[in-house]
Amino acid sequence: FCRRAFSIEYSTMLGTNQLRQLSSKVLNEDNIQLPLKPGRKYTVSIEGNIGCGKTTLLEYFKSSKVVEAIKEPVSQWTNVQGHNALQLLYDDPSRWSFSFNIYAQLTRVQMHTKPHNKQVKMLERSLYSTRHCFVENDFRNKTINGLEYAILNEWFDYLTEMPETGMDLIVYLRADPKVCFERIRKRSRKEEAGVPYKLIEDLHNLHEEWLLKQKCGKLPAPVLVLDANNEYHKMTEIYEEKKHEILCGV
Ligand code: D5M
Repeated sequence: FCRRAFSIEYSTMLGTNQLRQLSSKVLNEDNIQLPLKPGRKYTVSIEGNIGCGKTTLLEYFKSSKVVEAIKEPVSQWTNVQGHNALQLLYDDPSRWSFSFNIYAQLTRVQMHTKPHNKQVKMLERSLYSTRHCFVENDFRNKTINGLEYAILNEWFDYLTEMPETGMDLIVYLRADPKVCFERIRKRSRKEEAGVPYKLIEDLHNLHEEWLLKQKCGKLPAPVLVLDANNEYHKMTEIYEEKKHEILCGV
């Protein structure tokens, strides 16, 4: 029952209790023990490395009448009242990582709290990945200092106490860093022209620490791991096959 719904790798990573909790929460293939309540809204965060295919997943679900898909606000990051924060970040990370992340945090809260009428809110990343992957990476690589790290973390702790920033499910699009790097190269976003492979490898390891090894403490929601190494057509087949799990059973 569980194995049919989750990747084998996933079912071996988590304990029985966690799986039980997950299966009753997410699965509805057999229409058993559905926790769904009419009118209850769900928040699903799509997480994963740069270039893992998050946008493709959101594009796939955005036409569904039950889904409000909220994309990562890259266009806001490239134009903050005329400033391209993403370009500045890549040009000089030590100078701009703090500014970028404090702004990213604001735009994340805007995503989490955006009003909508659909039953499932699907977010492209969350406050949590900003903290556990990007901010953590900046601190480890010394592009933010101890004070900047402390400020970002205090904001994170404060913001994630708000019920509006809660989540019901995390979908982890898990891809090999080499695959992500190649996709970034192919999509050739101008700001990402100089992205080093090490950044993609480091971010991959941080996602693994956070979502699989659970080194960042209690996870905010159950995690559904999908193998995101496949090409576009295969990925869309997987999304169709797993849509009930991805949409919390809605
Ligand atoms: O692309 C998102 C882009 O933004 C990618 O170049 C990474 C960069 N970036 C830097 N810091 C952050 C934070 N804090 N959050 C998210 N993205 C960040 P994508 O393809 O959506 O991963």
